[in-house]
Order: sequence, then structure tokens, then C-alpha cells
Amino acid sequence: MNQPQVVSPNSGRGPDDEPDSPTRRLRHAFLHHLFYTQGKFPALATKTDYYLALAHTVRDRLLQRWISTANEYTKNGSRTVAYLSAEFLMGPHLGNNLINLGLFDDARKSMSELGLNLDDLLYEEEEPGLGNGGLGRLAACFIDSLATLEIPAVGYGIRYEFGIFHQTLVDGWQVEKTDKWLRYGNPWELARPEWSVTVKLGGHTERMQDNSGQLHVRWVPNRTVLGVPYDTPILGYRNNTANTLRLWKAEAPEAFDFAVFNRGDYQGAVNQKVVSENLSKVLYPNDEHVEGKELRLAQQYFFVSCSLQDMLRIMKTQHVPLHEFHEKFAVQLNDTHPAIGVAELMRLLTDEHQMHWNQAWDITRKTFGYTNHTLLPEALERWPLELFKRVLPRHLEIIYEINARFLDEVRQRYFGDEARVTRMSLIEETGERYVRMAHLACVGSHAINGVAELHSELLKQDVLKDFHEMWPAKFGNKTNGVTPRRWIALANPRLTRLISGAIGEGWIKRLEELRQLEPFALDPNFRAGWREIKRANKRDLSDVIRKRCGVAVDPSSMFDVQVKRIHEYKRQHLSALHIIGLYHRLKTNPNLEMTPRTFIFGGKAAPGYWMAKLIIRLITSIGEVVNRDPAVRDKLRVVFLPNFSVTNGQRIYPAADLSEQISTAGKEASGTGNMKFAMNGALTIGTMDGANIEIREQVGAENFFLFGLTAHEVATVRGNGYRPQDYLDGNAELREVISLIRHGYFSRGDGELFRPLVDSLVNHDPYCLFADYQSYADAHERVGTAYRDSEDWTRMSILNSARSGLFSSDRTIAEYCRDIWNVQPVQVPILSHEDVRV
Ligand code: BZD
Repeated sequence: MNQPQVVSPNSGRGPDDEPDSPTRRLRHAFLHHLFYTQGKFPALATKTDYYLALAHTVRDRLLQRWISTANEYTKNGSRTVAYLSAEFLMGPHLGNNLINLGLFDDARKSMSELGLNLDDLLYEEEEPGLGNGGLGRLAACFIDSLATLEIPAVGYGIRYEFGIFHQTLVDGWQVEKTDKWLRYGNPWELARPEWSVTVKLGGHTERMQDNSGQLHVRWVPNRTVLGVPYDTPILGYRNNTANTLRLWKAEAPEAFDFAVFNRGDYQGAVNQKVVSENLSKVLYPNDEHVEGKELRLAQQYFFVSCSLQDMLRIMKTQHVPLHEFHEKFAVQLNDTHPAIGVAELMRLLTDEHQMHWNQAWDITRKTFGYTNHTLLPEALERWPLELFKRVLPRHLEIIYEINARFLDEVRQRYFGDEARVTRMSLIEETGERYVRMAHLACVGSHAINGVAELHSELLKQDVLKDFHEMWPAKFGNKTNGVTPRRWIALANPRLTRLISGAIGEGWIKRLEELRQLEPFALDPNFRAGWREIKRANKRDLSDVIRKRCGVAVDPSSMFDVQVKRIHEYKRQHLSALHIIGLYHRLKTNPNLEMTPRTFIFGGKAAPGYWMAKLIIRLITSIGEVVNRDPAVRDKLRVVFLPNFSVTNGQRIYPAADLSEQISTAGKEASGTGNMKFAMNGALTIGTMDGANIEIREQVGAENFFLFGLTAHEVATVRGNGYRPQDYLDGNAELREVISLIRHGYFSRGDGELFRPLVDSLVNHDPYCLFADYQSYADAHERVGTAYRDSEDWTRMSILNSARSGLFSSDRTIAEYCRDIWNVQPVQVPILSHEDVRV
């Protein structure tokens, strides 16, 4: 561990101390925790000790809000949002909590009085990477906004022992390392074993009649698992609200199976513990690609059952009758990962609480809302029937019953249309049989939404067409947003100071107020300040790049950034082809005028997604060639920053000049990185896809670099038998690019390395890179020209930020509250422990 810096151990008395100043109190509390929580004296303390001492200091300061909030909600029996998500990609808590408490500057000061640098301590936090990408990060932004808007809400999920893997690069290839985020303990969570619940798995069902002739079903599981809740407080921005993120850890009901142990089988005895704990062991690292793994279904069921049982417990303590479940809780399904909740709530109400089917079904449908996050067929969850039955025999019966009743309704509405019945069924029966989770989610909820306008339209026209025809009123759109607290106030303190200096601080809670910046875009002084901030952020990022990649990049070059999961549909390789095109131009015409560019990539590939890993290898290979070629290195640099994460994102977005949002139109449901870039003053080069369309509408077409086919055109081109070879034949530069790769120019003469990638493009090109290549290159020409006029570029940069107010997750959440959840804010008065009577 790093050697500690010097801390003066003089009981926390600093230079110009007022006896009761906030900095002095922070310093005191910090030293207290260093001694009494970490058990360290400065001479032995590591940076982690310092981080933990500060984290505990901050935790003490938010506990009061947390307790007051819980107390207020309980007292009022407030209607509550339960956001069910298999992923919460939270990012580090300390900085965010300091911002929300209004203690950031005090903390910096008090640490520096002790000879410590706050940024170093913030950097020590292992981020809870309990998500893959967009979907998980959206859940994190949503619970931030819920707390800021003072909406009673709980985020329910899984406390994975290992989050998303840590990405390293070895010889230009991605290599995964386990994410041991709990290694040094987690100061932000409190275990609540007293609220543990039992979850059944496997086995069979039995039927019996009671004396009155009523039929009862008994589920006899072959194993049970204990779910233990771990709670993390989620602060609102400068209010008294602290909501809860409740994540479930799986444990064995008994650490030892004594019957087995007594037979002398120690291994067997411990085995149950190992098997049970597997349920919350590791996050599946595939985004937008599902494999039908039994453990994954068990994980989903585990956290959903724990959460619904927890809601029933809360109802009981607040004396809410069971038939008011949907009035007490609005439950949102973050994609289909928690969709088994529909069947589980039915089971809990009918089997365990003897409610009649019709009433239970009415409550269930009024309870759930379903958000879809992708149209990609490989991401739609379907479970092989046999597997499903093995894990959840009772739920399969319940799903059959839901399906029978639902299909009766379909037959009645669409007389004689058996093809439609087959299409809509919850069970897929052509070939191997599957349970279709999206259909279960649609049938079991009262509201269905996509995450950007185009996406919601395509859902209605395509994937969920039949459901839209049957229930048009259920469908709506909720365009995604991101929290400006983390993504501007915390990530970009320089810009935050400049903006607040100009228009006050209201924008942090009401992001539409950024519009007041528009007139400043014409003020040369303000522009100079804006430019200087971007430059300083770029210098900071250059330092990171030098340390991590060993490449020196020039902060005066244009920072052209693409950070997101690596996926063929996101088309990182389109950018790679274009970079090779630029390289080729420079090599063949050394005097070519070209705007100097630094291309920065970051993102993880699913460990089993070979093509995505090859795309990373292509990018790192291009970097190796380009960065050491004296003929081009002043104009082109290419870096792949390893381990893109929330922490790294916070350094990257503020330093970007150009944001690459270049997915094949119709494939990216929304995108949220696009919003983080725009807020921080990057201009976008992008397709008419996802929320890009709405961003362009907001910032103005003249401040956005558009290229490529539209979703409709993509469908037409593909429908007409797309032939990538035709585009290759018609484009000399593209031919040169492909030929360089083919001949091993970027692989030391190895013509085989990238063959799978090239063959896929030339023969199939499923994401239409070739069709969009020229349009993309032309758009980049316009970018290059625009960047050279730095005054005008700055004006456009300011306008991008000023017009990004719509993309605050506060706006998104306000719409969910109004249109789907029907919940109201609850203001929390602060209690002190003296107010509490036992
Ligand atoms: O959800 C993403 C979409 O691709 C983005 O366009 C969108 O902005 C965000 C938020 O709405 N989808 C995912 O991130 N999906 C997954 O991560 C995922 C994970 C496991 C299984 C299936 C999908």
C-alpha cells in the first residue's frame, strides 16, 4: 500500500482555527475515526485508512437524514416506488455524498490542513461496479433523482460479491481480473440480518383439498436460501431525504448441514453453504446478450422474491391490508431481468395469502410497470422450459395459468387469428420451448415504456407490435436522463464554478436553467474562460493517459472520444476504419492539412464476445503503429484507456471535444453517455439513433454533426439484400483501409489476425459500416474544419451544454412519477437522536 502522507497528530487543531468551524469538526471526526474505527496512528495509516476514516466521518453526517427519512415514511405510510434492477452501477459514494451534503469544500480544506489531498482519498474508493453499462448506470441515476425529488423510493437489487471485472490490457488484448470491491470493507452499507427472508428453489408442487373443498398448492422446494439485506443510504441533493438502496446477499440457512456433518462428510456439509452463496457471488458480465444459465435465473428469482417479501413485511408493520399492495408500492421492472416478479407476486398473494386469482391478478397488473432497454434479439430473455421448471416449478404452473387466461382474451379479441395467438403466447412453441420474459412483463404490467422516442416507436412497430395493438394505452416513452450532480457538479468542478458564477446554482437541481447560459455563448470573455476549463480538463486527462497508456497526447489537439461497452452495433470499428483512412491520407500526402486529433477509446468487452475483443485488439494495434510513426504522430494519436468505469468516466467526459455516438440507426435504444458528453460541452458526431435524435433537436442541427442512414433506410437497405462488397467497390479509400488490415499492416505482417473481422464486414456487415463509411468520413471533415475556428467551436460547445437541460434524470423521473407511478414527494423534517423515544 502507498506510503502515507504526513498527518499532524495534534488533536486536529489546524492553522486559522475557529473553535466550532465545520472544517475543524470534520478534522476532529476524521482523526477520531482514524483512531477508533481504523485503529491506526498516522505513522502506520495507509491511504485506504485515510479514505475509510473520511468515509465514516461522512457516513455519520448522513445517518441522521437516513433515520429521519425512514421515520417519516413509516409514520405517513407513504406510497413508495420500488425500483427492481439486477444492476446498479453506482460509482464511488464519497465524493457524491460530499456534494449532496454541501461538504465538499470543507472536506477539501480540512484534509489539506492535515496534509492530505482530498482527490487522492476519493480515488482510494473501490467503486461498486454492480452493473454492466447503460442499464445499470441508469438505475443509479434514477435513485439519485428520486432522492433529490424527495420521492419515497427503494432500489432493490443484488449485492454481488464480485462486480463487473477489472479490464487490463496485455499485448493489446483485454484480460479480465476479478473485481474484489469488498476487500477493505464497505463503509456505506449496513447489514440488516433481522430482515432476512427465505427463498425456495427447485423441487416439485403438491395439491390438496381443505375441509371446505378448496384446492391448495404446496411448493416443496429441494433447497432454500437466506436473503440478507444490505442497505446503502442514497442522499438527495441538499435536502433531508436519504432513501435506501437495498441489496440482497445470499446465505445458507445453516452454515453446516449437521446431518451430513455427523456422517463425517465435511465437504458435503460445507457444500450447501457454497452453493447458496453462489447466488450473489458474481455479476454476469454480458450486456445485451443473454445465455440461458440456470444460475442467472436463480439470481433473478432470488432478488425479486426477497424484495417482494420485504414489501409484504413493510405493509404488515404499517398495517396496510394486503389488497392495497398496489396502492402502497409502485414496482418498476428494469428490463425483464426482474420480470419473474409478476409470477412471484401472484404466488405470494394466492398460495401464501390465499387471495383469489382474479383479485391477485388485478393487484399484480396495477403494481408493475415495465421498461424495455433493447431491441436486439440476442438480448431478449427466454428460458428453456425444462430449465425453468427445474428452478421454479410452481412459477411455471402460474405462468401457464396466466397464459391460458391471456390467450383466451387474445382469441376473443382476434377471432380466428391463431398466428397471432402463437406470436403473443408467453410460451414459445416452435422448436425448443421457452418462457418469453418480455411477454410476461407486458401482460403483467399496466405500463410499458421505451427509453427514447425512436426506441419507443420501434417497440410499438416491431418487437411488441401485437401487444401495442391490443393495449395501445399501456405504451409510452420515457426518454432517459443522467444526474447532473455526479456528471457535472462532481466530475467537472471547474465548469461548475464557471456556470454557477454566471447563472447561480439553481441549475444543479433544475437543469433547464442552463438555458440562461445561451447569451454567454456570444461573450468572448466567457468563451475564453470556457475554453480554458476544457483545456485544463484535457491536461488532467492527458496525465492519466500518460500514466496508464504510456502515450503522450497533446491537450491542444481535438479530443475525439468513444467510451461505452464494446459491441458491433455500437461500431467502434467504424471509427477504427476511419482512423486508418486518415492515416492512409497522411502517409500518401505528407503535407495534408489536418486538424490534429487524439482518438480516445474505452470500454469493456464481454469476456466471451470474441469479435468485441478483436475490435479492442484492432484499436490498440492501430495505436501502436500510428503513435510511433513520426510522419503522422503530430496529427494523429490513438489510445485505448483500460477499464472504463464510472470513476474513469468522471475524468473523461469533461475532457472531450467530440463525442462519438455512431451506432447503426435503430440499434441503440437511447444511450446516456451521449448526454454526459453534451452537458460537459462536447459536440456530437452521431447517427439518427436513440436519444441522439432528441439531443440534436435540443442543441440545434447546426451544432451537431449528423451522418449515416436512418433506421428506416437501414431496414430498407437490408431488406433489399445489402451487399457490402458493392460499397467497397465504390469507395477507393475504404478499399485501401481494408487492404492495409488484410495485409497485416497493423499486425506485423500477420494477415490472419483480423481476418474474422474483415471477413465479417466484407461478406455480411450486419451493422452496415460500409454503407455509412463515406457519410461518416464526410462528417469528420466538417468536424475538422469547425474545430479550427476555436471561437465558433466554443460557442457551439456552450450551446450544447446550455441546451442539455432536458437530459437530466430529474426530468425523466418526474415523468415516471406523473405518468406511471402516481407518487408524490414527501418532505422530511430532521430528527435528532434526542427526539427519539423508545
Ligand atoms: O440501456 C442499454 C441500452 O443499450 C442503452 O441504449 C440505454 O441507454 C441503456 C439505458 O436505458 N441497455 C443495456 O445496458 N442492457 C444491458 O446492460 C443488459 C444487461 C444484461 C442483459 C441484457 C441487457
